[in-house]
Amino acid sequence: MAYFANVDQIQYEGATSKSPLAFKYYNPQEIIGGKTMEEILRFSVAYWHTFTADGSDPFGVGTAIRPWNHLTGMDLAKARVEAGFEFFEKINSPFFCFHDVDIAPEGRTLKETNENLDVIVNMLKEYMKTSKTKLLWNTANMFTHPRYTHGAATSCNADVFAYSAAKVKKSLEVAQELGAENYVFWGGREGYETLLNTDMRLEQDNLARFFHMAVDYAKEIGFEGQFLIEPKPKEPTKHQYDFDVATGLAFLQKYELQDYFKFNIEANHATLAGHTFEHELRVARINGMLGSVDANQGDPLLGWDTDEFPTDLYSTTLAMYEILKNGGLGKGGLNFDAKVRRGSFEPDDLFHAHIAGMDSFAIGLKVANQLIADKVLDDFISERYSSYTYGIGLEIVEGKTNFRQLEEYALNLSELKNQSGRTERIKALINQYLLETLSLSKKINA
Ligand code: XUL
Ligand code: CO
Repeated sequence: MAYFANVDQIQYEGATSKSPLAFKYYNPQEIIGGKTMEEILRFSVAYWHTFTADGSDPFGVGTAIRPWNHLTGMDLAKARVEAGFEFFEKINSPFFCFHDVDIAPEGRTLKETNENLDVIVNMLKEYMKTSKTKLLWNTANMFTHPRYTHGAATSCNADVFAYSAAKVKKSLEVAQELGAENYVFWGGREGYETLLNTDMRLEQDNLARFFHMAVDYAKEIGFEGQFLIEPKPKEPTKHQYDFDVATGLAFLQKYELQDYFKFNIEANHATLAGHTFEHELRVARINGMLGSVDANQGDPLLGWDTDEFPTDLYSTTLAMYEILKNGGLGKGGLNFDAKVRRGSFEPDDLFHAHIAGMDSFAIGLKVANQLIADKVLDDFISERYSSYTYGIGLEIVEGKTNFRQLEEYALNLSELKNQSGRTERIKALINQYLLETLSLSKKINA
């Protein structure tokens, strides 16, 4: 049975196409800097937003019209798998991602939950034998059920810690079974509401103990996927422990976990932390910790995680700049942790949304690649810091000087001369590259 019968396989038709259900810029086989777009971008569909969510929000019930809405329980779970692989194929997605509870309903006991999971995992495995779509990552949802009200690994209740360990153990087995390229830890409720009732030190020590046990178990079963921490500053808790990349990095280093983890960076989480998307990517990149990306965007007028599909070309350009400078994402990918707006309730909207996101990152990739090839930012930056390539600057970076010598040098300076940072000139140049890339795409197609 076809769940999306009125949608054919989405094709690349180029920038002049008028067809809404076609890629205008994402051309999977097009070579950019020696690799295909498909190899670089490694798109992934988020199971929870696309197949599990119903469009409900804190003020209203679900709005989403989905061809599986009449089903419940395991029948619903199975229908979603069927629909999922039809969708992956039609949108041409090389990857997908899920939480355990997205794919199978929880049972009355942990044992029953695991049995439900096994049925669906077997079904996924069957589909994956003939599908090109692979598992980018999976994770355990340890935030929806009331048992996690005080957190999971950071809960004040040791039984909840144990239960959470059992959940991650099972999820790692699922990851191994399905050949997941990564395993994600997003700290759902790993944070606090108020310090008045919180033992922060114990909670963080326990979180580290939990991660060490996960590392040990992955080794034990031979799971070689990359472990990823997904920082977020707040929501659902007031203060999440994995606040941002810098905080997460300090945590990993303190507890000697830095060799086992990288970061999964989500655009909307970055902006919630008061950073730009590219800031978080940069902090991870320069520390060798950029693992994967949850590709979405927030709304600057709203203070919460709106998880919109990414359509801001300026942002996708600067994100792709960091990713290319990182030498790609390795085992990671661009996972659309993004949901259609509540008012976009028709099944076709799922396709429109992914097309918009994939085209936006394809443009970002092209522009970033050209900016790098032409050394646009590199030249500005090396010129800006050139004082460190000779004389006293070189002595500073080579560690060959000290405060006494620097004072002597400074006393002899007659004048300190700075140069303009040229921010506006650079922004204008980026606009020029963006517009040039877009008009070139149109010309190629005309
Ligand atoms: C929540 C969020 C999660 C993680 C996976 O804000 O981003 O969906 O990506 O648990
Ligand atoms: Co996410």
